[in-house]
Amino acid sequence: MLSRRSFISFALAAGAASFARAELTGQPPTILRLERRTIEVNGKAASVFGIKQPDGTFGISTEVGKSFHVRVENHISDPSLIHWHGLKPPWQQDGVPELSKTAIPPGGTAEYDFPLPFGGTFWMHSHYGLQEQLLMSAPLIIHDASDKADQQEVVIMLTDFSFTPPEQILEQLRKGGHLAHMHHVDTSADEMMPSAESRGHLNDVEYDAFLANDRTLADPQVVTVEQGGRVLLRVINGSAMSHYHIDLGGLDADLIAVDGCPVVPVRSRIFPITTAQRLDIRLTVPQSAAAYPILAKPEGERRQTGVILRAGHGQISRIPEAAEAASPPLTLGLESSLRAAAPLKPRAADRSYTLNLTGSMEGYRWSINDVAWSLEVPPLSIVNGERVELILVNRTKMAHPVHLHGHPFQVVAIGERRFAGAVRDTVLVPPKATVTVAFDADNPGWWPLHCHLLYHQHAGMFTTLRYG
Ligand SMILES: [Cu+2]
Repeated sequence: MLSRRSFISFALAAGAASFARAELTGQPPTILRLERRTIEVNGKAASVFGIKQPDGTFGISTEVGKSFHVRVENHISDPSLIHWHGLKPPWQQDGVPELSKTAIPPGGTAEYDFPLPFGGTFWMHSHYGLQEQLLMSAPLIIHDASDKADQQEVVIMLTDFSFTPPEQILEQLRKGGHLAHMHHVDTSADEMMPSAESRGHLNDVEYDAFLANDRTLADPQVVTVEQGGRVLLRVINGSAMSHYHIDLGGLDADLIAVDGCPVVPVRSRIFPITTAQRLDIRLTVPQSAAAYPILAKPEGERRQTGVILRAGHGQISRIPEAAEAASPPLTLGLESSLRAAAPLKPRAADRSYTLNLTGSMEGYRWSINDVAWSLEVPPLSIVNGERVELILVNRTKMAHPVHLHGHPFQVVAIGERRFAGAVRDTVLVPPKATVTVAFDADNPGWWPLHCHLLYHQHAGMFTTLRYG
């Protein structure tokens, strides 16, 4: 029997059953509609998806301690299922087709109801097919006591966009057509770029645009901020395949949380963010009236995207869509300096698994321990209550951002060096690197662990762990 909390329903229409459940929790569910919508990219109409409340709000902004009581309505012509990235729901409500539940059919609904014990910056995205590439994603913000009343919040959602349908992108990658699609970095003017041997492996897909809140720098979002005011940037990388450097220009800022989990603040002007990660960045707007661009620069790319903070009547000049030099590859430099503000209790691991990230561009085969995912792959077994360590060893020539569902983990080693790093839900494992993460098995169920590069995940760099 499912408990009330873990109850999830699939009905073709919202009917009496969901009404009865709303009475149980004492409040009606927040409705999230999965929709088709049209945005403009590079001057052309683009048909994408969206996750919106009936009043047009993208995603959800809520408070810690409340219940996540949501009804998802599928208004598109394909099945879909939404994953609550970074949360700890009962596993049946995690939103992964085939594992936690079957997908919601067109016209169908699914209901979710579970507690929210911690706050932070999270996001939601389809885990069905390749829908995430078409922007089936939205912010999921949970406010908590760390949110200051005197600060203005600015949510920046980054996405990579192609006019080529995602199924066609994957097909081209599989056929080796990636050579036509693969982005070749022009390093002639930039000696900081990596060697010719490695540079072809930064980006599998050549995108038509990089978007910040659906817009390019040709027509960026301009956010009015107060001169001297405090701003909290909540940066969400909802891209399918792209890692960025967030460049604050001349502004110094404090990184105060990663993936929704607080860290000992780190002051900088440039912060790396991989696919699926989030950064909470706190800054003080200078007193002078001016426009302050917050840029996101995809690694290996000259193109950039971003939003503009406008203080007072600051003059807004056009920001070029191409930077002078390509953005360098992400490293673990920042990761190795991060320290969790609320680390796991020190404890020896009861169990550890070595997970080799394996595969190659040849035929576009990606796997874990040389096994490409299928439902027949046995889950890694762990036991409720254990401290588990996962040793992630990258045997490939590409960096992989690895995400574990349902369990924020702590980065406890990079290579041989152990340290009490950030607690987070997605970590970058660069080529030839080894990163060890630890978590407590305190949320029984069947949980995915995968590379968050969409086409790698789809090609098989995905596995599960399961315990009761
Ligand atoms: Cu990968």
